[in-house]
Amino acid sequence: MMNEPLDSADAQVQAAIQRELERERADVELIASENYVSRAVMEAMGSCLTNKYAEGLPGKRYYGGCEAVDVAEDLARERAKELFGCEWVNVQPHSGASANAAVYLTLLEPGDTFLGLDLSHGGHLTHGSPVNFSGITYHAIHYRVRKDGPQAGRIDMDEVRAKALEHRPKMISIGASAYPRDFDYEAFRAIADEIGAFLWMDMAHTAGLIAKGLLRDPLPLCDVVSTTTHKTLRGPRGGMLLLGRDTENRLGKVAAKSGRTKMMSELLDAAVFPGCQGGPLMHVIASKAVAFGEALKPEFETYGRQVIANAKAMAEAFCERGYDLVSGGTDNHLILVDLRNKGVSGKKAERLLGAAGITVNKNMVPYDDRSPMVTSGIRLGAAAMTTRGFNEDDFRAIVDLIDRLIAKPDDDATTQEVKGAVAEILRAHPLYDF
Ligand code: DSN
Repeated sequence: MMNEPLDSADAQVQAAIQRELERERADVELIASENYVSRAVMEAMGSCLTNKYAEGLPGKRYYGGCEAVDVAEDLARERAKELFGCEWVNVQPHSGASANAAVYLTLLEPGDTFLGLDLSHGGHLTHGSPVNFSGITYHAIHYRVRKDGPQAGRIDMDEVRAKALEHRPKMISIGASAYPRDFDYEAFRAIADEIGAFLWMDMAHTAGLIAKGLLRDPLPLCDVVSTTTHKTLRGPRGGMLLLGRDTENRLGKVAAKSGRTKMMSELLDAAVFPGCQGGPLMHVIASKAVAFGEALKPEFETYGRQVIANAKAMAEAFCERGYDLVSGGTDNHLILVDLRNKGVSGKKAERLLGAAGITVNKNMVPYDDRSPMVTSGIRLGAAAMTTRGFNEDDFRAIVDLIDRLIAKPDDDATTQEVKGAVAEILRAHPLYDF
């Protein structure tokens, strides 16, 4: 049993994996939070490091036999620090949500007030949604994007300041899951300083672009930064915490829940383990090291630039066809299409595009009148298909196909035609040759 390959040991699971591989090959993947990892990243994930318990940190473990996994974790830590130009990281969070849980555990007490972006305006569940631990355990206040005017769809910094002054949150969070614009970290920092709040950035969506200097850098101004390691960073599914570049200088030692004072990095380490997690996933950490090594290469900057160019091309093509984009365009890898003027819900569009081999997700748009299960929008990202070699012309062609589907939502012949066109475009962009 120990040496039997998966295809003979468990044909059912192997069939599911094969089916997913075929889906990934056959579909245009536009889910903004997804990407395709390299074979090397996948190999590290599927390695014997999954066998190893390694609670603690490299050199300070609660288990014996950690010499090899220490090497892997140190590589991940050193590469991440080089990538983001910071002095401290923790690569152990199992996910972005786990990383965020450690931020809350470090900076807040249950019941404390914090201010974050509303989920229906582009925020994330862990930024205080009432159904998530962040909204259940802590007192979440939300800011939104502007409804009208030249800044429509962009974060309303006047509201951020007004709510900060009114509610005196202990922490302000920046970051989003469906926000196509960059953030004004200086303005957030000034507001946080005015009320003495911690400033936390969740850069899960844009980490790969930030790493290569293609978007503004939150590290100089935020106290703590969290991220996922997949999405635009193109690593394995996982999370990571980083310390702002000036945090230890600025804050010095802060009061820990134990009553003692500690550096923020010590508090965050303790919040990840033993605060939120047990044993780190060493195979995932090794895989993160591989991905960070890839991201350090100059080619990754070329990739990031192309991601943004592709997202902008997609935005322009939608605008030319009379679609309403939240904020009118994009600075990053994603766009949010408001379908209300096209008479199709997000749910219907997701299904319609899916039937033709174009994968997107329905998404609330700001001031949406439909429920989260229906929505009025779709979110589209460029990270995955850019990995697959798509350029601006490919994205324009895909927008044209999407427009054909939305224009004739109940026409099977159109769906079949578009499906054929998708297959034709993808023939020039094969995925994995193993
Ligand atoms: N669910 C992820 C996304 O799609 O943006 C965020 O965790």
